[in-house]
Amino acid sequence: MSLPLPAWARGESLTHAKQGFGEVSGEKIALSVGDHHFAVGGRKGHAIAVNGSVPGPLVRLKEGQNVRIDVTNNLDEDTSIHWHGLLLPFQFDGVPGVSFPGIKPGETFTYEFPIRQNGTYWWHSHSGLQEQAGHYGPLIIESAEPDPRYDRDYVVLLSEFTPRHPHEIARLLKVGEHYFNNQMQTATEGDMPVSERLMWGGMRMNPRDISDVTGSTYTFLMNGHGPMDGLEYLFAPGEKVRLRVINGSAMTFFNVRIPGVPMTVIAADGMEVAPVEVDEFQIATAETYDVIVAPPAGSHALVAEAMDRSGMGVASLTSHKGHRATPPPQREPVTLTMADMGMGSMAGMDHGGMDHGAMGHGEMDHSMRDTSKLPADVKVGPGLDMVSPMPMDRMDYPGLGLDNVDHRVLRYTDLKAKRMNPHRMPTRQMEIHLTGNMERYMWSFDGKKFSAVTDDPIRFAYDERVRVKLVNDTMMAHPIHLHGHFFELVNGAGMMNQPLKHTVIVQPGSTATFDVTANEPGDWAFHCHLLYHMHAGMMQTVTVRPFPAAGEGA
Ligand SMILES: [Cu+2]
Repeated sequence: MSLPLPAWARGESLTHAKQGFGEVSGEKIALSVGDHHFAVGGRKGHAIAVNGSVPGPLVRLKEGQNVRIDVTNNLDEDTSIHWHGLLLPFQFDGVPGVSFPGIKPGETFTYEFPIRQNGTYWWHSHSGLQEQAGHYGPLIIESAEPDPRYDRDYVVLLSEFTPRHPHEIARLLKVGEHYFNNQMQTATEGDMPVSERLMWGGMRMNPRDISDVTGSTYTFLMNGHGPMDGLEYLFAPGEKVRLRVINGSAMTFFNVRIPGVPMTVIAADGMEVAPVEVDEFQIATAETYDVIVAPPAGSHALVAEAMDRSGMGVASLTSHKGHRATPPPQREPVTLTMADMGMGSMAGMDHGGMDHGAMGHGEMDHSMRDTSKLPADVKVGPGLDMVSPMPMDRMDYPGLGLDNVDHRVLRYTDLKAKRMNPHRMPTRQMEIHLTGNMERYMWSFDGKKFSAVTDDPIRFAYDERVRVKLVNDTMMAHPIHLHGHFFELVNGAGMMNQPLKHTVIVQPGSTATFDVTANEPGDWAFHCHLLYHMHAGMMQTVTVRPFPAAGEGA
């Protein structure tokens, strides 16, 4: 039996999705999800649009209000919307199979919840690979009090468009993880010493293996616009401008900068931090940063360069309408280092300067497959092709390719919560391994692929405070996202000023640790936010029980 083809695949004409978004607000909001056609940067194809645009509309809310959002599914398949970073009853968190059954074709699902926070967030489908096709949009919650720190307020939503169907990308990644990587070094190229090339070759890995999906199929977008579209952010000289930078991409880490214009970071993942001035920052999929800039008169390029340097999103921050800033040239591709292989403390971690005196490549290869030190609950099997022998905390690492630039780059260790957190010591410690097999494109937590039916959830007691150490046994950076909660990065800021986040990058071969108070009862998704990693199984359910009795609460 063959499944009926969706309308867009039957060749029925689809309306063109609008590039960029309108705005919806108030106590009653209606969103409709439909198949469309989309074109940008010389690439065109099928897209899933919400209210007819890619990205979908900006949902603008106010702290303290209630909201009712009707989501109507006009697709031929199930859909959903997850409100990314919002504190809400878990039944409205929007993850099919975890928090609700999903929205069937032709149906309308009503989300209804109070708005308990403010800041910069976003929303997206949590069904299949729909997010890659355009099913996402920004979500801004204004604070209850007016904010005098800036004169203008803009959203900078970063994403990608591909003319390929997301399921085709998933299939190609399974066939060969290097499919989209055009920047692979061959054994004869580059200035890498022979011993080092042998080592990488021996591990069947490649130091240029930064991103799974690249600019070879992606056009990088800012608010739905390609780099040639001339997107403008206008300002008057002397004004302070708040930029709400959201990484709503499926797979891309971006390095964000405005050459010549310093940026003061005031919030991370929607939560306020003590202001810190930088010239560039890396933002992973699912993270948000709010910055304030005071640009001098003129036109400045706002650049979001893909971490693997296979392309960039570009806009002009300008005081002259119609003037386009010249973006800086794309920088040279970067390569992985010893630290990215979990060789943390072992010798010259500087770029290209690996010291092989201590260990031959055969020996190194062996130690990267030594599973004897893994905790007992990590499943050893084909889903795990590497173990980090000496994983180190790299909270002070600015991100791949940014450790060697001659300007100030944000590090997680720069983030300090603006308001003090209540001081509570964790009563339990957990270690979770991020595991994978790059060749087979298998991704998991603790070697166990997610399946909502059979898996044993991660259990937190209601109001329990837990210290969670994530150990990355792979050579890719994973942005790990917990639904329904904010955790505190253990970044040296001191117990009461650890920054609150909903997503943390765990660098390749490294660890990252957070403290979480499990005060939001229910079932919550916990996963890598790289879409094809989550889809391949790097996901778990976090269960917070029991539900507090009426009147009790956080
Ligand atoms: Cu991942």
